Parts: sequence; C-alpha cells; structure tokens
Amino acid sequence: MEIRSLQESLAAEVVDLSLWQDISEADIARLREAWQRFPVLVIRRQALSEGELTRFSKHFGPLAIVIKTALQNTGPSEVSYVTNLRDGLGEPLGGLSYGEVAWHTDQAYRLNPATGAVLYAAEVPENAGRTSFNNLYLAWENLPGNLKAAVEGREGVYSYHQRMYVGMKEAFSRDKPFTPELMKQTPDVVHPLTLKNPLTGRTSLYFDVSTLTHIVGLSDEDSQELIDAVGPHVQRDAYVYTHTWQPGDVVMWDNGCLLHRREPFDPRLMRLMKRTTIHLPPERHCVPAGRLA
Ligand SMILES: O=C(O)CCC(=O)C(=O)O
Ligand SMILES: [Fe+2]
Repeated sequence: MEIRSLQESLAAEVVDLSLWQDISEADIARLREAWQRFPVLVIRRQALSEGELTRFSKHFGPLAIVIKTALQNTGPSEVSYVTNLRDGLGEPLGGLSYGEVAWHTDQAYRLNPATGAVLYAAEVPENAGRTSFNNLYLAWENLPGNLKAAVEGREGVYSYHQRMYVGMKEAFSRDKPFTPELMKQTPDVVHPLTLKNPLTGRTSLYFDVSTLTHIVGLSDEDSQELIDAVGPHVQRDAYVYTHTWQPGDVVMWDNGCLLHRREPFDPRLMRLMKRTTIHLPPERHCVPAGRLA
C-alpha cells in the first residue's frame, strides 16, 4: 500500500490496496494517519459488494443506519444510494439525483453529525457529475483577521428546512418528499463555527453555507452580514480538490473540516454511488457536539 499526495493537505490517492480483502492493522493505522493529513482519500479500481464496503468503512468508526423504504436496496442497512436511477415504477432508488448539489457538509443539521463519508462509484458518467472538496482548515488559517475575530467563539443555527428548501433545493427537488413527522425529528440545532482537531490542535471552520440560518447572539442583519462575508472564503478555488469519477472509485472524506459540492449532469446518463456514513470518533476528528436551538 502506498499513499500519494494528489493535492497538498487536502487529497491523496491510496494505491495497491484491495478493499475486498482483509486489511492488516498496520495498514488501517496508516490509513487513519493519512486521513488526518489528507481529509480526502481516493482509492481507485475497486470492485466491492455492499457487505465489503460496509466492512471496510467500519474500520473508522460505527456506521450510521439508513432508514429505507421497501423499494430501496435490500442490502446492508448501513448502505444508501446517491443516484438518479429509478425503479420500474418510476420511484427514485436513492437520493440527490442529477442536479447540482451545492456546497455543504453532511449532517450539519443534526445534533451529533456522523462526519465520515465513503462513496463508492458503481456506475458513473464520463467526465460529468464531478465532486469537489474544500479544505476548511486552510479557509480558517487564511481568513482575514477581522472575520476571524467575528467568528471565533461563536455558534451558528443549522436548519434542515433551510438546507432542503433553500441551500440544497436543487439537489433535493427530485427526492421523495420528507414527511412532516421526519421534519419534526430534525429540529434546528446549534454548532460552534470553528472546531479543533483533537490530535493536531489545528482549527477548522465549521461553516455550512447551505444550512446556516443565523449566528447566535447577533441581530438578523449582523448574522446575514457575517454569513455573506465568510461565504466566499469557504468556497474559494484555492483550497479545492475536484474528483473526476471512474467506475470503481472509492472516495472517503471528513466532513468535520471540508465542504463539498457536486456538479449537475445530464439526466439521461446513469450514475449510481453507494454510500456509507461513519460516526467518526471525536478523539481523532473534528466532530461538532451540538445542542438544540
Ligand atoms: O453525488 C456526489 O458526488 C456527492 C453527493 C453528496 O453530497 C453526498 O453523498 O454527501
Ligand atoms: Fe454531501
């Protein structure tokens, strides 16, 4: 197994590793260590069953369980689909379809977000539907002093309603609608706007522009002003790695220190990604501990 930098401090490719085989403790330790230095890890040319994808993902923390309908995949309950494919009745087989998925960090609207994500490309259109990742350690380190001072020690209110109907509206527009009961189970939560990596001490912004509605303790006007001022800094090309997918790619990323976005693609093309979501241990990763708003 070899780890090759794709982009300094952001993305690396792991080569000579077969995820369907048993992986030695030593290699798992190296992967965990590499994930600290590179919040995006790419492992190409994999051919994985859903059980193998699940088994690999569990090396990094307990997996989130996905609530599925009878029509969705019947495999392990830890695997969900990100896809524009539909079943014979025209029902979506998964989520996020083919539209643009705007910059966001997964699960910021949750009290205890599961911040590790593993996406396995089963079927992808060539050179389309690329996914980009933005490094929020670098965004924090390069933030102008006045904005740093305005953000430091502050908390933000995150709303699922905002994400679904404003920030990521395009991505969600073709998904099955959320029921009012599920909406009630996702009340607004508060998270700090910066997180500290417990191993390196490095600070990352935690600033999800798609889901943030308010900065705690500021007037509506001042809140919006601060969100608008920081927004461009978390979406700067300088800190971005863009992944062009090939079938068999596995990309794992740490949502505690990244934003990501996906480009839209032609709805006539097929894209099927299988996904696991990991509760990354807060002793090793930037993990927000929220409270209700
Ligand atoms: O479709 C993609 O490439 C990424 C979608 C996404 O935002 C996710 O799986 O969290
Ligand atoms: Fe996402």
